[in-house]
Amino acid sequence: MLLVVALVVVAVLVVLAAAAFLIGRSRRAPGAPPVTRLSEPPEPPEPAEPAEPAERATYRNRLGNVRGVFSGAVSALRSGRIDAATWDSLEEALIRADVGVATTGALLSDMRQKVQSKEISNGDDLLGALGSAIRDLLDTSDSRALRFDGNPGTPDVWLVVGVNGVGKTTTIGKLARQQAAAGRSVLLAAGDTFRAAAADQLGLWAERSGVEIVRGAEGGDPSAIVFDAVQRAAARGNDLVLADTAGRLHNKANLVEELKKIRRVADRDPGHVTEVLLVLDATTGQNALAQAREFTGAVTVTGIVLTKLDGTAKGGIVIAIQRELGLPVKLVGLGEGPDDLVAFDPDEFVGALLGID
Ligand SMILES: Nc1nc2c(ncn2[C@@H]2O[C@H](COP(=O)(O)OP(=O)(O)OP(=O)(O)O)[C@@H](O)[C@H]2O)c(=O)[nH]1
Ligand SMILES: [Mg+2]
Repeated sequence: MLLVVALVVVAVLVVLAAAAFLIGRSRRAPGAPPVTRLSEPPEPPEPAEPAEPAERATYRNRLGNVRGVFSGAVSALRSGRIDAATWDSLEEALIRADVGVATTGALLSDMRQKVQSKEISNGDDLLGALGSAIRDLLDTSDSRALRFDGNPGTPDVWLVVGVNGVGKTTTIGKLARQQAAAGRSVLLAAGDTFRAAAADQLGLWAERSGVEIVRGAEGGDPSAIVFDAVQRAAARGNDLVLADTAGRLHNKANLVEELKKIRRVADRDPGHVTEVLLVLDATTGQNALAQAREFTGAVTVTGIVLTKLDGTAKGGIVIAIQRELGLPVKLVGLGEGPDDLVAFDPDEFVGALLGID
């Protein structure tokens, strides 16, 4: 009997010990870091990375995506090779970059002819000739400068138009900062009354740039806001009114009519519309062209702002836009920051695209 009791006690003790062992293990999940005890000294903090100075936007440092599309063809040419594979990879790169099928065909047949006639005999020269040909396509007799008459008492008005989300408000914010820095007295008109947040977004840019803004109620008449802004600018001696507009869908006839009305009202004395800038998003490639055709049918556009060139492999759309619309690309967006809007420079663009000077 005693033996049985002793065996039961031993068995109970064994079960308890096993249970305690298992509970101890389950408190720490596999792979979990060891529990830090209070007595252990705290981990020293990671040394902070030194803050990177903000990098100035240049074509070279912001066009990495589209340059990547050309890198295979460019390195084949740099190695001196001109064979069937080189032509194929050049064609593929131009098409992928959204230069357009017809323009790609014309560019390459011109290059092939130069190679056949021995005018070009090595890859480096072919790269240089391609660069010059693209530069020629980007040539325009129209000025890329933003027109500013600056007549006292008659403020210049720059209207900014385009479909949703292309970067109109951001472009106005960047422009406001640049124009103010150039010594012009700028007034913003929050002509996008479609969304309440639109005027707030423009208000933030106004604050950042130290310029004033005229805004109205959500759903209000955008023409009235632009009219009000022009009157105030004339009365207060502002030189330039930058007018935002709602991202209108180009197939909505009433919105196009509204845009025409804004244009008319902005041009009424003392206002003077000197730029109607159509903002296009480079990431949309050939779609941007379709949008542009609709807008140019509705209002006289004076220049294109091509945004988001930093975030796309379709940067070749610049070439198609300029050729097919016959409108100068005046500004390009190379990022979201306040200084990331630059004058379009074909030499810099082609140089960055093909990695040539
Ligand atoms: N990477 C990059 N982003 C940009 C550029 N320009 C604008 N954006 C971004 O694009 C988004 C849309 O910009 P918005 O200025 O609000 O566009 P919008 O045309 O006013 O849009 P709606 O008012 O909705 O019609 C924002 O996140 C911007 O920061 C650019 O050049 N590069
Ligand atoms: Mg907007």
